[in-house]
Amino acid sequence: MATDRAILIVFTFATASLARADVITSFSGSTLVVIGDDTADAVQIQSASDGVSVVGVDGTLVDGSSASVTLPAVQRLTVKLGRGADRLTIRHLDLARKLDVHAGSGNDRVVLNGVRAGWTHIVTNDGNDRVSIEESSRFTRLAVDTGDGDDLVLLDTVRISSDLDVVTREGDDDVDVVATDVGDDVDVELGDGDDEVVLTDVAFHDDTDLDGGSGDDEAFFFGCVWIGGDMDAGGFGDDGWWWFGL
Ligand SMILES: [Ca+2]
Ligand SMILES: [Ca+2]
Ligand SMILES: [Ca+2]
Ligand SMILES: [Ca+2]
Repeated sequence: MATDRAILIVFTFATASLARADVITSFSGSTLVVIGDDTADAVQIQSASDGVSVVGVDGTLVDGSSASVTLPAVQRLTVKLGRGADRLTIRHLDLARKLDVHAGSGNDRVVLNGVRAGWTHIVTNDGNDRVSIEESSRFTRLAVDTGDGDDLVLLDTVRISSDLDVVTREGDDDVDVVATDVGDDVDVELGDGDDEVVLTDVAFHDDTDLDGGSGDDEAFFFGCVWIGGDMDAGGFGDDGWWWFGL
């Protein structure tokens, strides 16, 4: 009887260890790299008084600890979260240089609130992913690729000084752009599936290309939609445009 209890205790400990999500950080020059594992990582990154802090939530550990890890003088940030349903929130962060976010297969959620960065590249791969960029975020250039799956991309009060590229690929995707200003070209490719793009109070200062791809796609324009260059829209022919004006 005593032997049976001992075996049960060892098994329970092993299960808890495997379920834990681990994220590790490394720092070189002015570049902070945050690497997740193939379980569901949940991470928050934000400005702190003495640098950039990285903390795990909901049981995710950063460098083996539940406490935040803070690194000074970060100019460039790369986050790779691997497989699993990962959740990344970056808030009130100023980066002088690039921001790269990569999430693998799994239903990922990436939130950027009040982030300022140079060239910014967000890739979420397979799975039903959500990418939300809000609260007056500013970028030199922004590219979002959500891979296959039914994805949602939301840009709200974002300013991009150069190009905006959004690619959502196969799946029923929604791209919602609100109160956003883009200084150069805009390219939105919705791919296969029944997709929807909504533009509300936006200013795109040069050429704009909206491609619905195959499937039953729709485009909705609300409020003031200002396009400074050529407007090219394809793939919406069978389905339609809905312009609600001012
Ligand atoms: Ca992961
Ligand atoms: Ca994914
Ligand atoms: Ca996806
Ligand atoms: Ca699609």
